[in-house]
Amino acid sequence: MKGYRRVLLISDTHFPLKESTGLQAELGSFVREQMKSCDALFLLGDIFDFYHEYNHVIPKAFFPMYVLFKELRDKGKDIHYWTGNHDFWHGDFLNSIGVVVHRKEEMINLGSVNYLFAHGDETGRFNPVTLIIKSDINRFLFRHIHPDIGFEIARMVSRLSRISSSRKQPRIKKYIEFAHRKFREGADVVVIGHIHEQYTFREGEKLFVVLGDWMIHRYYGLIEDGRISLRRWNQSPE
Ligand SMILES: [Mn+2]
Repeated sequence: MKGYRRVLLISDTHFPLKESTGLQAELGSFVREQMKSCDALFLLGDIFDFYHEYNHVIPKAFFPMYVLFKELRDKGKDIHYWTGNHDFWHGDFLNSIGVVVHRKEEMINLGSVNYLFAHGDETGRFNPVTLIIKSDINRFLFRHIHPDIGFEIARMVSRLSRISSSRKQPRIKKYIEFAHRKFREGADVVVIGHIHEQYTFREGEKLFVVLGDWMIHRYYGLIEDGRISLRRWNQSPE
């Protein structure tokens, strides 16, 4: 793993399967500007509200993001993509355009600080719903539905799951417990997305950071020489 000096962090854009071209273009121009001074882009999950890839077919709705990724790679920028609970059905397409896909949490050393990155939906507790949705059987079944029908079902399910999770108060306690476990395993800083709010908890030298989302709040993060800062994008008035 290269020692990145400046990393841009984004999560939870939740680009929908329909009418998200404008939203992707907005993120695209922000990322292109920021990446002039960054050497890596870390995407912490739920970039796509639903994603499923077939052996020969990829979702066309996210074309602007594929172009962005390719462009950044051509400029020598690294892209790390953590799958979330909405966009875990990635095949090898992103890999094939040079994106490093992480299906699990990953410890990365930046500026001699041990960072642990994860989307945040798997905090170690048994979750039967996740287990069923992410199962190989489910994936196998989904592959055999016509994409136009399958994606329509997925769109509805995804919307329902977002409505139900937005009603729930995030139980931050279990995420802090998760961070504690990771501190014990050697992480100095634990960074997750998923919760759609920004939080930071400091415990002595250790730091737990919830990045917050891009979809609603336009939150993002920067790591410069090993130090993380949370920010919010202010769109300048036209
Ligand atoms: Mn999530």
